[in-house]
Amino acid sequence: MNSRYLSLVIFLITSSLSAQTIGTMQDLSAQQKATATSITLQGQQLPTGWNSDFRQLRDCCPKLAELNLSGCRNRELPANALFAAHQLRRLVLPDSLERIGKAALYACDGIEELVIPASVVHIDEGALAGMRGLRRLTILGCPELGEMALAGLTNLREIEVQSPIPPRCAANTFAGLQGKNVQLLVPRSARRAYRQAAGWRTLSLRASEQQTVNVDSVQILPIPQALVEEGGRLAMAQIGSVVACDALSNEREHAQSILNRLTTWRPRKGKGTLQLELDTTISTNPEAYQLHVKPGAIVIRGVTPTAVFWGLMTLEQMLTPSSPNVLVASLPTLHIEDAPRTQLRELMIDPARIFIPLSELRPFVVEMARYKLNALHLHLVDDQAWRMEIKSYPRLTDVGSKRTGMDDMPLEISGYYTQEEMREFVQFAARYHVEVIPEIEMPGHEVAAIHCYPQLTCGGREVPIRTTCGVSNELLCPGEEFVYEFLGNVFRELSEVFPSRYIHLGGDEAGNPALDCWTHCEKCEALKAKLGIPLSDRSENWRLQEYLFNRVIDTLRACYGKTPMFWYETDFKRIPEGCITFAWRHGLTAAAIRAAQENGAHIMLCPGEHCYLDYPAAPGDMPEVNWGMPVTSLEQTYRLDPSWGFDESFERNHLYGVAGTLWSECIPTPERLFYMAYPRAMALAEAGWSLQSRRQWPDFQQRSAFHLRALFTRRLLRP
Ligand code: TNX
Repeated sequence: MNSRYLSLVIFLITSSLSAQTIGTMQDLSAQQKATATSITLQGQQLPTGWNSDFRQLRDCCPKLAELNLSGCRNRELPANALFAAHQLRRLVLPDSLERIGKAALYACDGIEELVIPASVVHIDEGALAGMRGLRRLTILGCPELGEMALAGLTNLREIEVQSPIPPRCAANTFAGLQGKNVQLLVPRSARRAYRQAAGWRTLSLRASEQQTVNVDSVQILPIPQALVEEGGRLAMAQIGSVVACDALSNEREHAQSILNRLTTWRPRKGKGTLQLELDTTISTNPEAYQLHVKPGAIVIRGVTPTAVFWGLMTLEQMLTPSSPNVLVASLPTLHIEDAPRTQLRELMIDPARIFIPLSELRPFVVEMARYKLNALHLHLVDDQAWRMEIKSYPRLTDVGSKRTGMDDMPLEISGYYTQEEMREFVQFAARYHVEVIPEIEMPGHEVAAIHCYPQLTCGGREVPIRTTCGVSNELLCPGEEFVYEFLGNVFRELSEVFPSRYIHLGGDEAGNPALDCWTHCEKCEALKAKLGIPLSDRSENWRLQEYLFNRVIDTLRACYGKTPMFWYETDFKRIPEGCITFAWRHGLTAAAIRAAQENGAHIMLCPGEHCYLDYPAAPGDMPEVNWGMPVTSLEQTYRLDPSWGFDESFERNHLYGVAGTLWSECIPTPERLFYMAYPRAMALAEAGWSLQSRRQWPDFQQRSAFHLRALFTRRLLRP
C-alpha cells in the first residue's frame, strides 16, 4: 500500500469516527464535542438561548472542520454565532435562514467557499467580515447587506450574485476589496446596474482611484482639556516635512508614518512643517502637550517625548477618516491644550488562562496608545499556567505552560514568552509610550508553579495544573525557605527583562480565612510562633502573607528600585507604605481608598462595577457562558469617576490611575480579546485622562461609535 493511499484510509477512518449526525448539540457528550471534526445538525430548531448550540460549536468543538446545518429550520444565525471559529473549513447554511446576525461569521478565516441561501434577506453588520480565507462567495437571493458585512475578505476571488437587482448595501460593505482582484459574476442583463449601485460600485474601483476628504469636525477621544477652533483651514499638501530634535526621533518616525498613511502630504523642501518640540514650561505634568494646527503648519509641543507622542495621537485621530480608503486633504485650524487627569491608565491582559502570542499583543498595544492608555499589565502566572521563561526554573514553562481545557472549552492551550522576545516586545511598546508591567501572583493563584515545583506549597503536596476558573486552596508556603530562594531568582531574572518602575505581586484571594492551606502546616505553625501569631486562629493568616510580602518587597526595592503593586483585600490589614493597591472587588472601593489613605499608599481604580472588561457588555453578549459574571455596559464603564466621591486631597495624594481587566477564562481567541476590550477601553481611557467637567455620556457615545468603527476597519484591513 503506498503512503498516500494509507493516509487516505487513516483519514477516512478517523473522520468517520469523529463525524456526527445528530439533532442538536445536546446529543453529544463533552468528549464527542472535543474530538468532532464534522457535525451535521438536523434538529428543527437549534437552541439559541443560554449556551446555545452555536456557542458550543464555536467554543467547545476545537477540531470541528465541517458543519452542515442544511437539515435545520432556524431562521436566524444569531449575532456572534460562530465569531472567530478559526477551526471551521466548510459550512453549509440551512435554506430556511432569513438573517445572518451581526458578526455571526466574523473571522471564520478557514472557510474557502460559502453559499448564502436564497431565503436570506438580511446580512447584518460585519456578518462575514474578516473571513480572510474565503475565495468564492455565492449569494443566491437578494439580501440587504449591512455595514462592513463583507469587509476584509482579502482572498476573495469570485463573488456570484444571482439576483438581477443589486442587493442594497452600505458604502463600506466591501471595504478592503478591490475590483482588480475580485471577479463579480451577475446576470448578464444586470452588469450595468451593479457597476452603478452603491457599495457594489467599489468593486469596480481600481487601487489608484484614491478618494480624498476634507475633515470638517474632529472627534478626539479621550476628550482634551481645551480645544479652540480658529476658523481657518490647513491643506495637507502645504506640509512638506517633519521637524524634530534628536530626542524626538522616535516621534518623528511616528509623525511621518501618520502623514503617509492618512493624508495627501508629500515630503518637499520649502513647504510648511509639522514641528515637534520639547517644552518643559508648558506644565508640571510630564504628559502635558499643546497642538496647534494653523495656516501652513502644525506645531506639537510637549513636556516630554511621551507628551509629544500623545499630541501626535490626537493629530492622528483628527486625520482618521469616517470611511476607509480615503486620504485627508485638509483640516480645520485649531488649538488644543491637554494633560491627563491620572498618571497610570492601564489594561490588564491575562495570558495565563488562555495564551496570547506577542504577535497579537503588538497590535493591541498600538490600539491602546491611540487612546493614550499608557500601561499594559501582564498577568503572567496563575493556577492554570506559567507563561514567562525563567532560566533558573525551566520546568515552569516546559511543564507549566501546557494544559488541555478551560472550564467547558476543551482547548489545547500552551505557549510562553521567552526572555528575548519579551525584551523586544517591551521595547516595541516603549516606542508607543506604553509601559509593560509584569505580574507574578503570590501567594495564591500559583498552582502552575506548585505543580512544577511541589516544594513551593505546604507539605510539598503534588497538585495538577488547574483547568477550571475559581480559587484554589494551594498557596505558596511562607514557612518554606525555598519559596524565598525561588522568588528571589524569579524577580532577578524578571527585572532584567522588564525595565518597568512597577512590579505587581498579586495578593488576591489568598489570605482569605476560608483557605486552610497554611493551617495544618508545621512550617507555617513554626513561623506563626516566631511572629507571635495565635496558633489556631485562621483570621490571622494574612500576617503570614504580610511576612512573605515584606521579605519580597524589601528585595524588590533594595535591589531593583521597583514600586510594588497588589490587589486590595480587606483582610490584609496593612498596606506597605509607598505601594500601589488596586481596588477591584465590587462594593469595596471606598474601603480600599480609606486603606490607601491610612497607609500612605497609592491606589489604582479597577472596581468590578466599571472596569471588568471580561464581563459581558450586554445581557446575552459574549461570553454567554461564564462563572456568573454581572453585565458591565459601556455606559457603566464610562460612569467611572476616579475621585469616587472623595475630596480633592484624595485625588492629589493617593489616586494613581485606572485599570481595565481582561481576565481570560472566557476569552479563547485574540479577536475576542479586542471584542471584549472595545469600546469599553475607550470609556476607561477617557475616565482616566479627561476632566470630569469635560465628560458627557451622549457626546462620548457618538465619539466612541466613530472610533470603534475606525478600529474595526483597521483590524479588518490590516495586511
Ligand atoms: C477574580 S480580580 C480574580 C481573577 C479572576 C477574575 C475573573 C482578581 C484580582 N482575581 O483571578 O480571573 O476574578 O473576573
